[in-house]
Amino acid sequence: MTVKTGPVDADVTTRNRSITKPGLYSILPRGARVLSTIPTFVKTSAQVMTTPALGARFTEYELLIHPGGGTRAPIQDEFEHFLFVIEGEVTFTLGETEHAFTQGGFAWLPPNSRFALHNGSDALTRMLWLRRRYEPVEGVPVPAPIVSNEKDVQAEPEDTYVEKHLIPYDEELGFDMAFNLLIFEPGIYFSYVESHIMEHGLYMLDGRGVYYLNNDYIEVQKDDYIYMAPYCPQFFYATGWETGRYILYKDINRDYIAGL
Ligand code: UGY
Ligand code: MN
Repeated sequence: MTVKTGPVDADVTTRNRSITKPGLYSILPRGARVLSTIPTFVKTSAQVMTTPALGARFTEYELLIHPGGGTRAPIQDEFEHFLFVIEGEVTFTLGETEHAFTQGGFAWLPPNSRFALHNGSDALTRMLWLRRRYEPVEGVPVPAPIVSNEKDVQAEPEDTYVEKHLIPYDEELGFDMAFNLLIFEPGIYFSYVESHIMEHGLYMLDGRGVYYLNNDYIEVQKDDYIYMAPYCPQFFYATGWETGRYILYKDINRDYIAGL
């Protein structure tokens, strides 16, 4: 008889920490995430964390790219893309140019960019991949692609914590998404409870803390994923001994008239 085991880091706590409250938020710990096969990739599994099935206006996956894996063929479509290396190495090809991505490497791509991913290393590579429909603004140019590493982006004070803006959306109105890295020393917390129209996709990169979400207090830790719907009241308090860091998607710089 073959005994089936769960994900390597699953334990009773992990199995019981998933929460989905449609219209408010969802928590997807790493040990609870189920693997999907995406036909545009080979030797790669996707953990599908947010899609319109949750009411979101974007999709966000964690890609697990095994050695020799990556895109089956270059991808070129009508979406804007954001890619971020959580762990490992990958060759990212944009047009004809190859970039060696290591941990923290990232790219923002406007619609119709042609790109490919290939894991030439002998270890697993874990990446975040977010897609959404770009919202053009008449008279405002569509920004050029960004290819960089978070280590090369300056951290600036923001509220009570510090933040890195991986996409310079405050300098260029053409960007309709933010990807910010928020950094909290233990004990640091927001100065107020936020409630806003913007959605969030949040990935805990390091540390731990307590997330307040619509009157629930939830302990979160490295590798947890949180989706926050518009107007979900939110507040974070960093706990533990390590610096806490999370990478956060947010829609910005546009008028909210869809549905009028
Ligand atoms: O910018 C933000 O909306 C951010 N402070 N929200 C969050 O981290 N939940
Ligand atoms: Mn927020």
